[in-house]
Amino acid sequence: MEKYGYRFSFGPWNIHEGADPFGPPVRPARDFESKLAVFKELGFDMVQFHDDDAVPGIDDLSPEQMRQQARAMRQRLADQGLTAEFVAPRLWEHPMTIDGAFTSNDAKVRSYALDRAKKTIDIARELGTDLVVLWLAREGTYMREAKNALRATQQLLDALNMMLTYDARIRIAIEPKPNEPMDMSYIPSIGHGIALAYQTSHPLRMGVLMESAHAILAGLDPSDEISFAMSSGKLWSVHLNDQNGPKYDQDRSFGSVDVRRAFNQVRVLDNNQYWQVGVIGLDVKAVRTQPASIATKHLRNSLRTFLRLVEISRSIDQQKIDALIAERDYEELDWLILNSLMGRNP
Ligand code: 3MF
Ligand code: MG
Repeated sequence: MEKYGYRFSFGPWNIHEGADPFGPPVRPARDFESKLAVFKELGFDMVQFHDDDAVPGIDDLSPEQMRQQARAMRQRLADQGLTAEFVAPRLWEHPMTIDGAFTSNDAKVRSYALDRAKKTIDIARELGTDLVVLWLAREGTYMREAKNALRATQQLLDALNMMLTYDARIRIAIEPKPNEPMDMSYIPSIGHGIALAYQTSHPLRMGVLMESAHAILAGLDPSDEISFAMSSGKLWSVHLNDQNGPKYDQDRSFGSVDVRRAFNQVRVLDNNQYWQVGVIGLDVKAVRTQPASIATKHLRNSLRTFLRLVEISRSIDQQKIDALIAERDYEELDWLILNSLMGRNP
């Protein structure tokens, strides 16, 4: 399969058991080893990690045990020809972080969150990646009056500065999301993430990860979010997927809801040589109805859709587009794009 210089990643949570808030798992859990096999089988290169995907039981291990397990994981990856793309602290499941981590009203929780972020950095270094991703899952509110948003922004900045000085070699990418699990999040968009990045003590080591579904939930266009981040060299990763309108976070296969919206994400990434900068990360879930033995097709479909859209994007005659732009004939431009996506020349 021609991959045009792109590298692809997904996280072990993308092969999952299908539980939702209204029903239990419908597929048996797969062990990590069998998930690793899927990466190579489907043409993926890199693994996205939560800290405790890489080192289970992280909260109960000594620093030396933790490092040693991370090194063992690096070897397991190498045995399969894989590497780690990033590590993200899972700051949303522990009972301590019910009301947030870095922005909790409780100082003990904030200090737990900082310790956990340091562990994530240590694990990233042992796994051989310099990229730490922060999805700020519970940094927000259900009741606006329950926290102080100005103080919360400062607390997030303090946490970022602490992480950046803890290890001078790591880079941090913020993954914004406007809601879920919290009703209202403090860092809902790429613009918020970048504004925070520039206020840190080391802005050159701060960037963002754009997830398509998160942008759509915020009422924004994912390709414009990508472009905005790329304009300042801050797009360091993506979570491509799709989302059928503003409802619960769906993580549908890339392009499965709106193929033109997917095309435009591919187009800006490809026109701006993203393959030289970052990895094509997916964050997709198989729908709950998918039988266990065939529950990796969402990953296959997303990767293939990306590559098919690269081909379509490169096949469109840019001179034709320029001529239509010069004539301001955007209806004809519409027709050109639609026909390309429908597999025909206009
Ligand atoms: C939630 C997400 C997260 C992040 C992951 C890595 C569980 O909507 O997108 O997936 O992507 O934590 O940053
Ligand atoms: Mg994501």
